[in-house]
Amino acid sequence: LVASLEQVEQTYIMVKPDGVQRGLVGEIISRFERKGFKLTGLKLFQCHKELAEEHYKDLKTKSFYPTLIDYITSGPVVCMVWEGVGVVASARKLIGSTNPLQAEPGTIRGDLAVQTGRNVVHGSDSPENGKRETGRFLLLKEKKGWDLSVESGTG
Ligand code: RTP
Repeated sequence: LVASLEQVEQTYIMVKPDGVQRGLVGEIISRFERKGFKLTGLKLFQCHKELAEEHYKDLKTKSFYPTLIDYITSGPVVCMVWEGVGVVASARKLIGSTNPLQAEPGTIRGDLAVQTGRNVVHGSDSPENGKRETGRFLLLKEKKGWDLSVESGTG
């Protein structure tokens, strides 16, 4: 009853090139499915440099930025939209801390990764970024206030 009063959200989840290359796509999808979230968008995609730079523009001044751009463009990624009550924060919990050595066992990074620079998966940090990143990677356009109702189905 409490949950039904909360907002249904969408988040953008991306299996990074190492996750795809290591054959972890099914494992990652399975964890989100078992949790009870709904998959409303899915695409295999080769991220190009321009898009990678847009996605990580807030990290432009970091020393690891060039390595990060090389990493994310090094092979195909799997772009997904997941929907549900509280999915943005819950997905970040399922994914675990940025540094896989600090991520709790039971999380995707805690169970499946070792290096920060090879941490398998991305998840949006807010509903707004979820919409923005979905537009960027799945709809390949950016538009303020993008309405995802078509992607989400009728419910
Ligand atoms: P993400 O955006 O991928 O979900 O990651 P996040 O919020 O957990 O972490 P963020 O600080 O936004 O960093 C984005 C990605 O940059 C790489 N990174 N490398 N010290 C390093 O070498 C370093 N720090 C961050 C990671 O791939 C991280 O996920």
